[in-house]
Amino acid sequence: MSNTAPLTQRNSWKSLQRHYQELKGLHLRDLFAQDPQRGRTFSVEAVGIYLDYSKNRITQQTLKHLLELAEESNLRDSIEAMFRGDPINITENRAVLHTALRSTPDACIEVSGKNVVPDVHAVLDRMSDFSDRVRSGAWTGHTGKPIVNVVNIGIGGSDLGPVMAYEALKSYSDRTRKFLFVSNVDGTDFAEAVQGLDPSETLFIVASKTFTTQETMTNAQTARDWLLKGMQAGPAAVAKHFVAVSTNAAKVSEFGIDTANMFGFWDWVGGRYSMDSAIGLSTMLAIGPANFREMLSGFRQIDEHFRNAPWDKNLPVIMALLGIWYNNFFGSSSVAVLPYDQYLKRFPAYLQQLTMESNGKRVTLSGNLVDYDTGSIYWGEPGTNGQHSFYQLIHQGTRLIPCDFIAFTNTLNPMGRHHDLLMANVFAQAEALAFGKTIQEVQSEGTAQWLAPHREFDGNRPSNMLMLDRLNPAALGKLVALYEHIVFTQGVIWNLGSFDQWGVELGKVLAQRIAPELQSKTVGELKHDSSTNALIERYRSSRQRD
Ligand code: G6Q
Repeated sequence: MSNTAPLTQRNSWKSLQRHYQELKGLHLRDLFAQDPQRGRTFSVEAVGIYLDYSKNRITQQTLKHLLELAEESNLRDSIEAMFRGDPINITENRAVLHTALRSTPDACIEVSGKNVVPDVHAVLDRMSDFSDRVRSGAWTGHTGKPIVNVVNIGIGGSDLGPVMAYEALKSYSDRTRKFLFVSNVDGTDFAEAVQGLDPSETLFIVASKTFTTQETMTNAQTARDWLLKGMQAGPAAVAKHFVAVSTNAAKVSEFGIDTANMFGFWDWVGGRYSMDSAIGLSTMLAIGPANFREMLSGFRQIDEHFRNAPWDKNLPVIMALLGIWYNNFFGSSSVAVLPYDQYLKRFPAYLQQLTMESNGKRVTLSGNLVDYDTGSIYWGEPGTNGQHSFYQLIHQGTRLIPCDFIAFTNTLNPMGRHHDLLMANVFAQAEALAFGKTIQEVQSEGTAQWLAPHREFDGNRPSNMLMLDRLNPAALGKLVALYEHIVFTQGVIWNLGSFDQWGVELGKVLAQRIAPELQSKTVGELKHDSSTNALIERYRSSRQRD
């Protein structure tokens, strides 16, 4: 897989460097003037997603070099290695098989000689059965009341996907039930989530792959205490109010949850790639098993497209390559993801983990320091709100920030002219970014000479436009899978281990060391740096621990 030349030595890379010098001065205005069909030339439609990438600073030549880069990086082999279940997560010696989570029952995907697909479908069936029972009221709490509140306790990959999916698919959710998400170890998160809830009608899902995560275990323990105290019940009540989603049966049962109420997944599912595993139990409870399976079908359609479509028609590949073009040649350090759909308000936050935890790495798979930039900073807010805040910098600031706009032809809440206005805004933003407004245009409107530079838009600011029909479960699955495979493709080209996250470890270890230093009645000589020591001492003395 990695028997390619180092990235900056590849022929396509060198061609791109030369090509960048020729192209960097070109304006999108000129590119559009040269090809009246450009909007069509640089657009592609597949599996219900229309991608217009014509407002990017590229020519056919750019695309040719970028596609050569994909070829020279052995992308095809790497994709097959992932789908086949090779242990491509080399630092943890694991397969990376989130794609198996949405496979059809007749597929055969082997890990260490065992077909994992029947297990995937067995868990899905158990989740469906459980969801049906909760949703129908057949599953009751300890005192016989149906469940009306579902609280997912998890963090990182065990939270961001579920909360994003719940928000995204709220329109499909059971409105008779409340869905809440607790992640932060800050007690406020828990306290506010359970405010006003009746414990006898509340179900907690403890979602943790490892079942050892400090935040989740602390919140789960607090939830257990809150439930038993609130119901004035003994530990027997736990069984009807707690279920677990985990790979660690021993820890689940140690916590007091009956493993009959545990939904499993596997070490070949990375946390940030797990929203379509049992980690999505809260999603299924909210939208029902049929809708959940629709979502999986959306994921699967993109998987198949990614695996089979030629590179120049391949949505994730094209978007990944454009990302590399800006990141590595224009020196852009961030990508703004701007969904024009209020339901996708948590999508940028979800993507932050997916992209930045995966490709925020500075050594290659072989452990060598990279001599090029890797993972971009992803951020964003739903339109049109962002327009009234940070878009100023995107339009007129000094940095080049490529944007991904996401829009839907149909709204789930048709009301007067809202949707037309929303769409008018998303099209207008992409147009304004690309073409701007020249100083001559500004002056011709009678603007004073001194004011004109402030009102000029230089344009030439790139964007992608993703258009789908409507935000339904399948569309959400498609969007998530699209970005999963963008991340994968970029990781392959940058030669990174996209599926580990060692960078989160050090802080965790230090926090474990500091916690007792904050809590104990007496503490010996602190052995941190002078800054950390002083902060700890200040906290201790203000909490009267000394
Ligand atoms: C994601 C990471 C990380 C993980 C959380 C929660 O890819 O691995 O965000 O999901 O640390 O871990 P647990 O599910 O084990 O509690």
